[in-house]
This record gives sequence, structure tokens and C-alpha cells, in this order.
Amino acid sequence: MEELTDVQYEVEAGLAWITIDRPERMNAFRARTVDELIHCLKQAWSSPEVGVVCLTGAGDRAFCTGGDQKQRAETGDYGPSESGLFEVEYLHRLIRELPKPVIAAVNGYAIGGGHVLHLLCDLTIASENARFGQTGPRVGSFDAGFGTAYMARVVGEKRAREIWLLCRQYDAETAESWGLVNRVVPAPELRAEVRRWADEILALSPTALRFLKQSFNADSEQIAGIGQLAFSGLGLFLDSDEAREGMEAFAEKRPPDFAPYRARVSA
Ligand code: S0N
Repeated sequence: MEELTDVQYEVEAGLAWITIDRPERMNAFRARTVDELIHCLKQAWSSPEVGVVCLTGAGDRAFCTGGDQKQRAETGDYGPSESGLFEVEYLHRLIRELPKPVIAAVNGYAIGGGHVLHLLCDLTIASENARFGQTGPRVGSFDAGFGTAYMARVVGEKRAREIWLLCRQYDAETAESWGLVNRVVPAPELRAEVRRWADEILALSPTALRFLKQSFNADSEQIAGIGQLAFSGLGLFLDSDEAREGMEAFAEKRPPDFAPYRARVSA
């Protein structure tokens, strides 16, 4: 990858900051953003200087608001990528498989696919203005697999179902009380708080941490198979009028009308 356009990567004393840098799109990701995130995570994996990774968003409004809905409305996909694939599923795998702790610093909206990204990180530290939620059923997509089954492990079945079936937003205090985030701090203190957590981790045995992370992962690894099925299903769903209605409604800033599609699931 010749240059980063959508993501910033910097290493400060053992801590790699990976920042989604598309504030004009509320740090939504397109295919190129996903490629760059993968590239940076691999760089952090292979670098002996790095012991902890922090994923965050540029600006003070959003961590990440998921797939770029404007790009999707314009071109019907998430734009060009290096491989020709939209590698979000691989990005999920990499956050889990990178054998170093990954912290999400949620500095605003963590919505849709952006919410799933923070969920998959080992730890989440949020600013007081952070907001959390899923929107798939409103905008014509879904992120099942880790996005559903792993979420249920984190917050419990009833709350996970509420998050997905109502598409509400939750404030940082609620997210903390549900176990979705580890710590909430005032926005100006977010970076310093991440730094403190990283320094504590950097004092520990990297090999012990690697085995511990892998053992947590092993216990939830069967979810990956559900994820593969769900992404295949999503590929088919995205081609439907029903999914297009959600996407177009967001672009046109109006509520979607899904009533005509109810017959499909009633049969
Ligand atoms: C974040 C929200 C709640 C903020 O609301 P608020 O504060 O009222 O601000 P807005 O005026 O709505 O937003 C400000 C500007 O930012 C743009 N914007 C916001 N989010 C996006 C986005 N995701 N993509 C592109 N632009 C975005 C707004 O349009 C607005 O721009 P202007 O000023 O020009 O009007 C609110 O904005 C919101 O709900 N955003 C949408 C969140 C969302 O639905 N995200 C997508 C959810 N789905 C996924 O992430 C799944 C993607 C995925 O994982 C996938 C994987 C594999 C294969 C396919 C998929 C797939 O689903 O396609």
C-alpha cells in the first residue's frame, strides 16, 4: 500500500494508534478504509516496537459509523479495493487474531459496523459523549455472526436482541452499565486514559497476553462459521429492493418504508 488516505497510523512508546480519518463521513468505512485498517493492523502485529494497539476515530463526533452509506447509494457498493473484495469480515478476524491487546477508544458515535468494530476489540474506553447502537435493519443491512452472537456474550441475549431489533442508540453510561465498555471518561481525557491502560499492559508478559487472548478467542471461535453464513446472506440481501429501500431512505433523509416486504417473512 503506497499511501494511507483514510487511516492514520502512528506509534508512540509501544502503543500503535490506528485512527479512521474520514470525519466528513463520520468515519464511515469504504472498501479502501477497510484495506488500510487491515494494512495497519498487520503492521502493528509484525512490529516488535508495538505491544498494544488502539483503534479510534478522527475528530470529536464519531468513532466509526459503519459502512459508508453515501458511497453505497452512489455506486451500489463500498468502492474499489486492492483485492476486489470488501474485506470487512477479514478485518473482524484480524482484530481478534492480532496477538496483542486491541483497545477501542470510542470518541463519539459507534454505530452499525462501527459498533461491531469496538465490540470485537479486547477493551473499550469511551468518552462521555460516545453513543452506541446498530442500524442495519433501518438502512438495509445486517452484521450477524460476531455482531449478534458475540454481542450476546458481552451484554446478554435480551439486551443484544434489543440492540438489534429496535436499532436504538445508547449513551456511554448505559453502555458501561451493560458491560459494553470498560471505562467512561470525559472526552478531553480519552487519549491519556488509553495511554495509562496501555502502559499497564506494556509492563506485562507479551507471551502470556498472547496465550490469554487466544484462549478467550478459542471459546467464541465457532461464531466465525455463523459469520460466514451471515455475510453470504448479506451479499444476496444487499441486491434486493428491500435493502435498497433502507439505503435510499438514509440518503434521502426520510424514514424507510419496509411494509411491502413483510409478506416475504410471513410465508
Ligand atoms: C451516526 C448518526 C446516528 C449521526 O446522526 P446525526 O448526529 O443526526 O448526524 P447526521 O446529520 O445524520 O450525519 C452527519 C453527516 O454524516 C453523514 N454520515 C453519517 N453516517 C454516515 C455513514 N455511515 N455513511 C456515510 N455518511 C454518513 C451524514 O449523511 C451527514 O452528512 P450530510 O451532512 O452531508 O447530510 C447517523 O448519521 C446515522 O445513523 N448514520 C448511519 C449509520 C449507519 O447506518 N451505518 C451503516 C450500518 N451498516 C453497516 O455498517 C454494515 C456494513 C457492513 O458491515 C457490511 C459488511 C459486509 C458486507 C456488506 C456490509 C453492508 O452492510 O453493506
